[in-house]
Amino acid sequence: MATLQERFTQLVPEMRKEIGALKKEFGGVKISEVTVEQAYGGMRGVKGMICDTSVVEPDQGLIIRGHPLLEIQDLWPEEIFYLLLTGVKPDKEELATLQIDLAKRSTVPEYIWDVLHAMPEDSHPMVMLNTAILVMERESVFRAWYDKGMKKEDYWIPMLEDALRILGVLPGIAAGVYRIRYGKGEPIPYMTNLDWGANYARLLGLPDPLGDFAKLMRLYLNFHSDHEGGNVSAFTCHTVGSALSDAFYAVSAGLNGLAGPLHGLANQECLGWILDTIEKFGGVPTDKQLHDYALETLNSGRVVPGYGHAVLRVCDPRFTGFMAFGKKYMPNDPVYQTVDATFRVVPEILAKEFLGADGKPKVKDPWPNVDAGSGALLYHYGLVEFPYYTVLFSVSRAMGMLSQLIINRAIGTAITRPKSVSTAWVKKTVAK
Ligand code: CMX
Repeated sequence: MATLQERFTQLVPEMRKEIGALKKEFGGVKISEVTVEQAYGGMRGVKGMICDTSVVEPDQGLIIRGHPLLEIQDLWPEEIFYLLLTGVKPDKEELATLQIDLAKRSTVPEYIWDVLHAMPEDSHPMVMLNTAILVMERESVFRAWYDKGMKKEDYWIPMLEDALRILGVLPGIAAGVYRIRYGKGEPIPYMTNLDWGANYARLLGLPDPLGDFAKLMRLYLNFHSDHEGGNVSAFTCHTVGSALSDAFYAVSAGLNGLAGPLHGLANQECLGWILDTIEKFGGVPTDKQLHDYALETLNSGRVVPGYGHAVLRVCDPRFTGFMAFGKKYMPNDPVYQTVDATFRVVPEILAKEFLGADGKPKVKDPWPNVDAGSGALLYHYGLVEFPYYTVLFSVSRAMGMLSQLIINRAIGTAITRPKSVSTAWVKKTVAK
């Protein structure tokens, strides 16, 4: 049995040795090239950073520490965090110790409630969440140690402490945002003898007589935890953290990126689109109605939310996992059925009918991503305020961002500073 802190302490010298040897022997080996299109195109496909917590294979989807996601879908989220950080699954005792560690850090400071209550009533839940995390920065152990003077090789120690504090307090803050923003009553206190995922479900205050919503929450928190290092939220968190800004700054910054409609906010947009179709057609639409409505959306210049991906080229396994959950727990729910029907119809349209000026499919990946299905499941259990959905995503994604931050401090990753070039430089260079 090793606590997360002990396990990681053992790993640090091994990681440093391995990376040191790699850099020494192969430091000059080229691993990527960049085209003009990539430089203007969001650096898509450029290999320019390291992330050891997970990889996203275009033809397989998310693989966490060597485990394809659907093979570890039964792990609880805190087990996933342990795995992300250390590369091993915790045993029962290790899991229990981590749960106690999180519970010990779960109390939401009173000043957070004051800040959240003082915010304008129409604030987006993501703004409330990110503000709360930022306001808690005054608690950062990393900053306190840094201000006193600390050796570079110790940076990861207070970073891990800050990570545990953020993860411990996050369900309470996130659920509090829900209750305050939507007038659901006072925040509910964390239950120390309950796991992290079930706690979050309980803190939201929705009825869950059979415990199925808690099951969904564990799955949801597992599925959204990480998606390698180059996505907007992880990369932003990485960049901000690389300046030695502490975890409160870095995670809040990453989550501001998650709040964009092309990234995490797509789950709110997605359910909105599904509910619009149900309303428009007075129930679960036929495939023909869906087909026409999807084309109408595309032709009006909007995206079909929940479809397409920057890296994936197959149906996102996270979508597959959510649909399997829906099939088991709510096969007759019209919202779930509409998501299912959309899955039958939209990929074909994106692949064959939505063409660019060159007559080729515009979209590189016509398949559903994680955001296409999750909202329907949440909606089924009464979580109907869909602008809140990205907050759920955030609670989960904090695990990935934080484990990446800790590892980066442990291996001494340098401050991020890629070279930008001007359009004039590109023109001169291509002319040669
Ligand atoms: N509907 C309409 N158009 C789409 C589309 C969709 N679902 N997916 C891609 N496209 C368009 C792009 O906007 C782009 O158009 P332009 O050439 O006019 O700029 C073109 O197809 C090519 O895009 P791509 O290379 O296939 O995809 P990108 O890597 O540029 O973008 C993503 C990826 C996810 C932003 C994009 O597929 C999209 O906007 N999807 C809808 C929003 C969404 O579901 N986001 C959630 C992603 C998962 C997450 O991060 O949470």
